[in-house]
Amino acid sequence: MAEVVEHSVAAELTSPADEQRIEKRGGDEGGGGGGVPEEGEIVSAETQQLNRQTEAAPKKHPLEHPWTFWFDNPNGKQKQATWGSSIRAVYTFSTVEDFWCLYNNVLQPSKLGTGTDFHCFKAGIEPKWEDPKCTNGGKWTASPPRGTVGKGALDIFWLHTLLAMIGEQFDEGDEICGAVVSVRARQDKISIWTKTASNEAAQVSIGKQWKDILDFNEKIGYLVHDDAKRQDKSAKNRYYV
Ligand code: MGP
Repeated sequence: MAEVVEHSVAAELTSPADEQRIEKRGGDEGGGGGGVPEEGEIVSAETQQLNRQTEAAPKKHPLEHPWTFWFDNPNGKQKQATWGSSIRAVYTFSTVEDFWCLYNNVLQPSKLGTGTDFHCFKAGIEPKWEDPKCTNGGKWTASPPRGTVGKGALDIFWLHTLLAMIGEQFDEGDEICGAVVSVRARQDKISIWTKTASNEAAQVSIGKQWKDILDFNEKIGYLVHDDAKRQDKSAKNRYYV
């Protein structure tokens, strides 16, 4: 089953323009001829209407996991104790089509105000160190180069990160909790949060694959949440790839 889902998702999650293709193809696939009556069979008007609706309904492509989009626009700097009070869950999606629907209806990171965060996490995991699935974890962070290509790079990095996560492209996908894009005056950044910081091999695998997916050649670091909790801004990355 997982294989079927992964194949279907990988095939569909190629670019935003695919949404229309999916919608169209979904409609074509919907017509299966299942409602064709046998010769001489009497079919009520109600059944005929139902058959027509079923045939016309496009089939959606399920994702391996449902995912929740979160938005945070805190007012100024936050302390650890009060951090997270302004994070809001926006929408949970579990199909390719619903992902594109959401993606096409929210602003791209480049259009968001400074200080804003978008989070996309597996449904049921809150984007906080305190969540039981995150508490022993950490995060890889990449900052798209700004100088040369402007903020467009941030949008591309974010989209490719989302597609790779929800399309289950990581070998260690079970380790992944979600991703965050942070719009900051000094440097925008995207992070992938993972579950088990002590599992170096899994984290290194995710970091390397992520760089390949983004076609990113600069060094990236993995910060353990527990180090960030205890040492705040002076915490150092544990791993690099
Ligand atoms: P940050 O948002 O990860 O860093 O953490 P950023 O974006 O570089 O900082 P900013 O000031 O530009 O927003 C910033 C601070 O928020 C941390 O030092 C913590 O005090 C607090 N904080 C961040 N996170 C992810 C958490 C969290 O999950 N739980 C708690 N309690 N505090 C957090």
